[in-house]
Parts: sequence; structure tokens; C-alpha cells
Amino acid sequence: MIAEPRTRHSLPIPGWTVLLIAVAALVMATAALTAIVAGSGPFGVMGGRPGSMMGGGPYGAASSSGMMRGLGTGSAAQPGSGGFVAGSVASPRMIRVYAGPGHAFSPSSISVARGETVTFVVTTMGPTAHEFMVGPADAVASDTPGTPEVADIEMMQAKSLTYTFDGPGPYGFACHAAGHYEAEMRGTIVLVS
Ligand SMILES: [Cu+2]
Repeated sequence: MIAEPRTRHSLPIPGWTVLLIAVAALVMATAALTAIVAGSGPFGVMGGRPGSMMGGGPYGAASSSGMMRGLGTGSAAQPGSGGFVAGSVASPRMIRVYAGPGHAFSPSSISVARGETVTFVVTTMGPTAHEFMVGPADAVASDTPGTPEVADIEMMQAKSLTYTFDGPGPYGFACHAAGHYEAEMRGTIVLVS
């Protein structure tokens, strides 16, 4: 009974403080949210390709630490240019490929150094599941059994495939999900010596 009036009397000051903190927190949260949206938008910092939109998703699915290492070198020099570091069996170079939306790969042309080992991390961007096959161009074109492939890559899922380009070439990649290759879902590997 004695404490009650005191509590009532002191309420207005903490009340204002709480309100101010709440407003400040709201402003900060809004700013943070805006920054996140801007930074991870479809055409954000990750090379300006779709898929950066949900950058955390695909790579969350990737299991090896090598891929995470590869992410840091995503903007590294391309084969044939100064500062380029070819992938090796011990440390493959990571190349991200987006399958879809639609029957297309992005990029559709990929440069690799002759002899290097590349880990392709393939992410499906639309509701349709895709496959990714890479190897000698004729084997890829004819869907030859035994040609390296990852299949059933579902929407926003990433699957990886490591390949060493130590043959004479030419090389290519393609999706052989029913009807996709016929719809031009294929790409070119440019061998750089
Ligand atoms: Cu496909």
C-alpha cells in the first residue's frame, strides 16, 4: 500500500525512456533490414547474377569447406588473365552455375585452364529440377553413360561436381532432364591454354 503511490509517481519517466528505446530500436531494425535487402538483392554484390538473392541457401547445402574457400575467390581473375590461379585436384577452383529459370544455364560459356580441376556448384533457380553433366562435348551431347553428372537438382538446391579438364577437349556441359537438352539447355567450356 505504501509502495503503490511511489510506483505510480515514478512511472512517467521510465515510460518515456522505454518509448524512446523502442523507437530507436525500430529505426535501427528498419535500417538493418534495408541494408540486408540492398546487399543481397538479385543483382547484388555476388557477380550480379540471379541467385545471390538467396546466397545463403545454396551454400548452406554445400558441405565441403573447399567450397566456402572457393566463395572468397569468386571474383578472382579468369583463365588467361593476370593473377589467375588454376584449380588443382587438392584445391579445385569453384565456379557457380545457375540452372534456370527456364531451360538455360548461366553462364552458358565457361572458361577453364587446360588441365585444371574445377568444382561446379550448380543451383537451380526455378521450380523445375535440372541436371548438370560435364565432360567431352560429344559424350555430353549424346548423354553417354558414365559421363560425370549430378541430377535432380531441385529449386534453390545446390549440388557440386568436380571435374579435371586434362583431356584434349572440346568440352561441354548440359542438362539431360527430359526435353531440356532439346530446349538448348547446354553450355560451352572454353579451354584456355
Ligand atoms: Cu534442365
